[in-house]
Amino acid sequence: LGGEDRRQGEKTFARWLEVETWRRPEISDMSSIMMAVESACKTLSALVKRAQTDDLAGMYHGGDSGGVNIQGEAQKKLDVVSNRIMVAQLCSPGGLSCVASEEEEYPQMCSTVVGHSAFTGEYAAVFDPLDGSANIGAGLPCGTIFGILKRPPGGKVGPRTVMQSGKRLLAAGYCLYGGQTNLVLTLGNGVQQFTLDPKRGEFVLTQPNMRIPIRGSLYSANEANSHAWDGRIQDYVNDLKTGRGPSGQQYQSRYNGALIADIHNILHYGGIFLYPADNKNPNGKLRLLYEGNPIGMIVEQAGGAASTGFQRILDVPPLNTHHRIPTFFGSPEDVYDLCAYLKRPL
Ligand code: P6P
Repeated sequence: LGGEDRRQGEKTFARWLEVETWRRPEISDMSSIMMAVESACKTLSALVKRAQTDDLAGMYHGGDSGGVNIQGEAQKKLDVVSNRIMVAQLCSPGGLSCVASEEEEYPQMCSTVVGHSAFTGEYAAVFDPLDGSANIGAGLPCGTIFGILKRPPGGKVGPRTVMQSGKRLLAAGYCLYGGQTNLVLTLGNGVQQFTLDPKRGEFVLTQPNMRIPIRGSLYSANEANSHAWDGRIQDYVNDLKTGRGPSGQQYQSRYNGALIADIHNILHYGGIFLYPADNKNPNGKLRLLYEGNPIGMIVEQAGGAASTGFQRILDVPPLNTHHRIPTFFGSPEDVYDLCAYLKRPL
């Protein structure tokens, strides 16, 4: 790394956050929460690596907890442990009043988690502690997705804080546990990527101000469900394959089966991620609070678009904490093309 790059590579997450809060005093009271998020991601990165190397205490392989989460998905012990780590580490600084997890049926009050009423701050966190955990057994990528909200003016702190639309998010991001561990986040002023330096045990700034290409050449979708998609989405994807789409170029298919890995790919190379409604998921599979909104904020802050096909994801008012939506993320030109197909008569 030379010059600016080398200096960037030396800027730890803590140093970057210090400068950012100096520049923007209005975010300073989120600082301790963001440091707790960073710490939780370091813990979970180590946990995933151990589960993949020595499968600590059978936490993954054959490590079913015997439980089923609110989504009806079998929970690995790793899912349960990851969730407990996120809840405990995020509640510890005191700035949060409640946390809502994809793994839990209801939001939890931090004062209950910690057992003291002092832990009732102005903020709330939403997260998916280990998204794509089914990939772990094969050593493939998975990750953590998070978002931070503040109680609405005059509102009470508590579960209602998490039931705000995504445009109210103050911070969002993901941590991708793959070949590298990459923490990609926004505090509402651009997208930054930090990479975990295993020697120093620190996240260092490696991609300041990430921008998604205005149009890409990748599409990412589970085409096993395509027979059940809206016919206009089938037409859109077929045109991407044959080069008959508006761009005239032929797209390549890439699909990891873990949202964060697919989104990270699309952020770097451009293109579109699609999880449409289908016969198994009539409202789409991905959850608005834990996936749609935090990833939607990241993609928009990087210059991209996040749509249900008919509406901006960040404008969708949550109906409940497990509200699912059809989900399209990516380069603005690609998402707009998809939405134009959906304006065609059925
Ligand atoms: P499918 C993982 O379970 C997840 O929630 C997302 O990370 C991912 O994008 C999607 O589901 C994969 O779903 O139906 O293709 O296995």
